[in-house]
Amino acid sequence: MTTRYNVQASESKWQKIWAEKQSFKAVADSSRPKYYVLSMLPYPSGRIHMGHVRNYTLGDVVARLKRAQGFNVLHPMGWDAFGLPAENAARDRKIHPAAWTYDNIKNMRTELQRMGLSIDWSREFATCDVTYYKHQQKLFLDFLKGGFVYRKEAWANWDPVDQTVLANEQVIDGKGWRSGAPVEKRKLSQWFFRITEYADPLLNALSHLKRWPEKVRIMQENWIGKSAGAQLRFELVDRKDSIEVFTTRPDTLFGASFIALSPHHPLAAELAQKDAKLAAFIAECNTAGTSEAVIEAAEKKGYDTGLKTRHVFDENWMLPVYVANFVLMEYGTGAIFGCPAHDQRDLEFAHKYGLDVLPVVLPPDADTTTFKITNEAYIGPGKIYNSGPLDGLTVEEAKIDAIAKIEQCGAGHGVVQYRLRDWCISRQRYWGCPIPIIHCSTCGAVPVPEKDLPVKLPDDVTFEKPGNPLDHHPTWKNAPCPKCNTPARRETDTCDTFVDSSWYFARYCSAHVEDKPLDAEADYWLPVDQYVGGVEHAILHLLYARFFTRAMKATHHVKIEEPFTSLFTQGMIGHECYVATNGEYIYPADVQKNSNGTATRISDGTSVRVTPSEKMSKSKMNVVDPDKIIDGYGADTARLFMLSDSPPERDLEWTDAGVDGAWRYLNRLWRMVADAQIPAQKTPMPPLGEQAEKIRRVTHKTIVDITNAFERFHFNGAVAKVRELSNALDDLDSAKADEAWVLREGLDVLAQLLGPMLPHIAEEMWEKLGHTTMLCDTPWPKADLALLVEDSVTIAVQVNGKLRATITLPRDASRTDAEEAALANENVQRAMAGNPAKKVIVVPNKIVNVVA
Ligand code: ANZ
Ligand code: ZN
Repeated sequence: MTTRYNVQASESKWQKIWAEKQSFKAVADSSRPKYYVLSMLPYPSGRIHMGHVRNYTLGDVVARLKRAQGFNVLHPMGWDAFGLPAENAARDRKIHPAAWTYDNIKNMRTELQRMGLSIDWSREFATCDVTYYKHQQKLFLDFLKGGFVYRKEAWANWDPVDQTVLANEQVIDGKGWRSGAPVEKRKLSQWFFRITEYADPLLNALSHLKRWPEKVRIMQENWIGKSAGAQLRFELVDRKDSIEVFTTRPDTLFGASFIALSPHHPLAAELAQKDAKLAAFIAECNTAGTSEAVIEAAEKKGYDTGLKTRHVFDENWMLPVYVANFVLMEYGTGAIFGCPAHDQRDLEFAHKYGLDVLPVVLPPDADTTTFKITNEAYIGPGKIYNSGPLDGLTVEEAKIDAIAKIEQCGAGHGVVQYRLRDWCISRQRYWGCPIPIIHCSTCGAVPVPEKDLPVKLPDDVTFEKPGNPLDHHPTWKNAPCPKCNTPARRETDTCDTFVDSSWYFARYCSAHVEDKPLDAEADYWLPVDQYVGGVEHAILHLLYARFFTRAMKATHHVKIEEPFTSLFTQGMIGHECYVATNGEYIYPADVQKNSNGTATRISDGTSVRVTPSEKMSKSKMNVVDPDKIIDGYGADTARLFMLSDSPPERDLEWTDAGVDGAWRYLNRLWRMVADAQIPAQKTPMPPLGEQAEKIRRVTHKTIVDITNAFERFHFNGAVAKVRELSNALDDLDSAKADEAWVLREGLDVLAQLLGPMLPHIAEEMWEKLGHTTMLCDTPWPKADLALLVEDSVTIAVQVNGKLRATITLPRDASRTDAEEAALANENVQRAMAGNPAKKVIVVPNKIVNVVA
């Protein structure tokens, strides 16, 4: 009888050995190829959750694989540690944000270390460490010098009761989260990063990011939102002035029925001085949220100013001028012409205020006499009509024509417009990186001299009063002006936490350098070869990091432009939820599943409704705590379940049965090695019988399959293959010398293939198999390709019906592989005579037909 696998003892033993031997310490070495694997850094909320476990397991598999494959691997970890929750904890629990944050980090570090990650912990930092943010202040100053930073007035959420600026998260349904008072908008001077300068490069480079998910590239493209259009002036009738509008649809100009100004448009402000009703309307608009989403969802409302403009193409055609809540000042020119027939917002607006709806684009199959717009604007393609000189053109042709006409009559010109706005990094909060600026009444905003960095956050702050504690602090603000030395005031805004996470990946490379943010080591490690994280960061974080990298290049901190060569975004983790008879969610621990598929509440025997899997969240009580799983079954079990259950890009449903299955497999692996009757060391191969030969082939084929699966993130496929190998090895009879030899080889390979996924038990197996070296230092196994030949087939390739070549492929090669191999063949290419393949028909394992 063998002893049971003591998972706790084994896992902590190996974690201790890895730490003592510094097995994962990364040292730059230009003679070796590098590989930088990074999982997105966690926010130190207090405990790790299953999402972290999945994210870090995926990154760890890649890191361990690449290490075994001979790369010099960097795999670091840190903490995205600034932000609002720490301030809230400080206020609610009277604990300093730093204490709360570092406590949480300590907890979570222990939890992560229990996962057995191959992290170089010597490079760890938290973004709230002064030793990190002082370098960020230096970057800010360099960006300022380089013209990437500027200051301007911008709208902020203002809580009139608490007298403070609110973050977007603190505005709930248009009200301050504490005071409940309707939030107003206020203009404040704030700091901006000029990301729009890079709108085009950021957009164009997306097409080179071949190893990013398509959906992420599309989201970034939409966010940058490049659109071609026109900027044109409508002359006012009653005064010598005009209104400039931006449109992406100059083709619809003949369908215009009104002009609308943003409530923040200068002309609206001017008119409001003499028009109390307009002033009241603008004030009402200011109570709604500032975000685009809020504006989009709100009811369309307007105010008729009484002004009229002339249509650009017809001076006798008058259009009324409204102020409308859906026009943003920050986009285009802050004014639009409305074409209700072809824009949904304009249509709703026109219906409300009784304005004309004149269609000017006729859908392909429609008829001019019967086509009508009722409740839905038509935004599709078609032919222009009701539009004089543009009649008969397609939408695209009419756009070009209309712009030419606008330019001819001097009313405007064609323009390219981006949706992307400059990035406002000012936050009126304490727990962030102070912006290193001093405001002087004579010299203006003066950068803090580099020798005076870091500008440290004061420790003695209170959170009793609403608002920014840096502002309330009795002395911190006071500093002499660096230029004229008269008393001046420090900037009390801190950086948006997205700034902290825009360059952390670079800092890991130079984590030990004190006198500058980055050094030559960053040039060695960067870019990140494989980035792994949640798709929720697909837009802002990744775009900001891409911008930051370009700005760091321009200011000579790095040599690269794109920070992340390959990106993998993992799916979410869900779990079923349990609903009691009173409709409330209850904890899984209070639920008993019955064999007939129903469920019962243990505490009172009432019935329980089981819902399909939903994203784990506290409110639904369907959260499984990783710590508990690791306590009970060990980290390898959690890792195995994460990897085996579904493809990693998909959502995964956490189930007890799945965990049990993983746990049982671990124990089986243990028994396989503990009970194995095999030669102690690698002895020369004896002549192999049929069975031994067959299974040796499985072993070597598994090496190839798993290597391929890993490279493609097909981890669930890799787990399936590894299980097949274990099954095959079970069929060997170790009483026979040849089969015992193959078993020994197979078990060695099995341990090696498991290494990236289940690092603890794999080390344990490796040791039990008699090796005196560490598995994590052992090179990746090499398949003997000669053994795989059996597994290949020779197939015919025809070009235009004539046999031109035969090629040898692995049995069951994919259609794409077969097609590729056929088209690469010399004889086939000669037969195609330079013509492209019009069609390729693959009959797997038999024939490839090329039509050229
Ligand atoms: C007339 C028109 C006719 C428009 C039509 C659309 C359809 P994208 O594509 O996102 O760039 N627009 C321009 N500036 C705006 C602002 N500051 N606030 C709100 N809306 C604004 O959007 C461009 C279109 O959004 C522009 O084209 C303009 O309406 C509107 F059948 O002009 B359009
Ligand atoms: Zn001064």
